[in-house]
Amino acid sequence: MRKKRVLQGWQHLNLDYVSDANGSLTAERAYGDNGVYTATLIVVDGEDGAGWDTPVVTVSNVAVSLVAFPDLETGLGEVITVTGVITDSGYLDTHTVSVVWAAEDTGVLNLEAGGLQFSVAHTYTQPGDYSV
Ligand SMILES: [Ca+2]
Ligand SMILES: [Ca+2]
Repeated sequence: MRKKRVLQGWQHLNLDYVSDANGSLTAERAYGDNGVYTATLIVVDGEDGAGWDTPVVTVSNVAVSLVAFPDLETGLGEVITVTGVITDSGYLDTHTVSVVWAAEDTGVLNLEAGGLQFSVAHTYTQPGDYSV
């Protein structure tokens, strides 16, 4: 078996790689945001001879999803709080939550990257059934 040493894996962090006895190399990485990245892999043999490749990795966005809410009930003038959970495998994505409490009554909340839960409060001053 030829001795091989990996100097540098994918140009980004969180490298995990496995090299088997045949020299086959598997590198894995999860990207936190969509985009086009150039990975760099350099392999050096026991005599400092080197080989490398720079494959382009195209990462597409995965859409955010919202966990369904139950129906809510409140009294006039009472504070109602809606707590929500979102999922997004793009862990570097930021998100904007818009809560339409009623016609012409919208609240907007900006979530930092990694902020996957939110809580917003509202007080209704007119009776009625509202679709939030
Ligand atoms: Ca993204
Ligand atoms: Ca996303």
